[in-house]
Amino acid sequence: MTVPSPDYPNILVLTGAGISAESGIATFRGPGGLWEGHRVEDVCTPEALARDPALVHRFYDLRRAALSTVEPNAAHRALARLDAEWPGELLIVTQNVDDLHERAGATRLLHMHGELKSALCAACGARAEWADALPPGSVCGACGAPALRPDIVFFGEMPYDMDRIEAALSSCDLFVSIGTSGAVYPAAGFVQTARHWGAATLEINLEPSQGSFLFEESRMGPASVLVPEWVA
Ligand code: BJW
Repeated sequence: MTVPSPDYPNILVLTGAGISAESGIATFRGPGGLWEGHRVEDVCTPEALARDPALVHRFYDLRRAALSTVEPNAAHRALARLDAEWPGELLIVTQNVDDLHERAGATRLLHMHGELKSALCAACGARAEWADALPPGSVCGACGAPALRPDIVFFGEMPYDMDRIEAALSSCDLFVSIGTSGAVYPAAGFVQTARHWGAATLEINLEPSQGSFLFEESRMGPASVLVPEWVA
């Protein structure tokens, strides 16, 4: 059984939109996953930002504003408890751009697809906290270029912290994937990398994901129930 145990001192947890669904944040590919009729694959690209910056900024402005209306759920809190109490190695890699893991108290955390509350200078790559008053294309503080954009990893861009993630995948004893459809790479391939290096693998998801067959064990159901059960 792939429970947190001394048999698995080094744990890597990957989370996706499903862990925040019960907090009221819509997933990307389920019902309600379209935004004003757009597929995420059409809106979240550098080309879409260049073509229609107002559309892309409105998408992220609305989602950023919505953060103040949602709270971490029992799944975020269970992972934060694991983070606080686990004596071994632990890394939580989230694909989510919300801040619910950290608001629940998690600290051993990487946001591989960026953060809604962060701004990125498209000219020099500097990152800073997003100030709500900033209009699209505002001057970037570090280099002065008129190029501020949401600090979000768009399709075709390199996710953050891949070196650290690859290192963690190669050394973990247990890889746990929670609430992700397995539709987006490189995260969808992490289970194969972890298995290659000998890790046990567990998936927790509402329904079978695209990569379910790759996991040693799959538990199907709501994250708010199954994650606290797993951490218990
Ligand atoms: C619950 C639940 C509950 C619901 N409890 N569960 C062709 C083949 C292969 C790859 C490619 C290809 N063409 C292009 C690519 C690469 C591309 C890609 O993967 N495209 C696919 C569409 C095919 N990837 C990229 O471009 C990435 N960069 C890249 O590859 O760089 C090159 C590289 C090379 C080598 C190494 C490393 C890099 C960048 C991807 C950027 C993704 N960005 C987004 C948007 C930004 C964030 C935002 O705006 O919010 O990130 S897309 C969107 O999808 C978002 C998510 O993080 C990501 C994953 O979605 P997620 O989290 O899985 O959500 P859903 O909705 O898909 O699934 C939710 C699941 O939860 C479902 O299964 C539900 O059942 C479940 N669920 N309620 C438990 N209560």
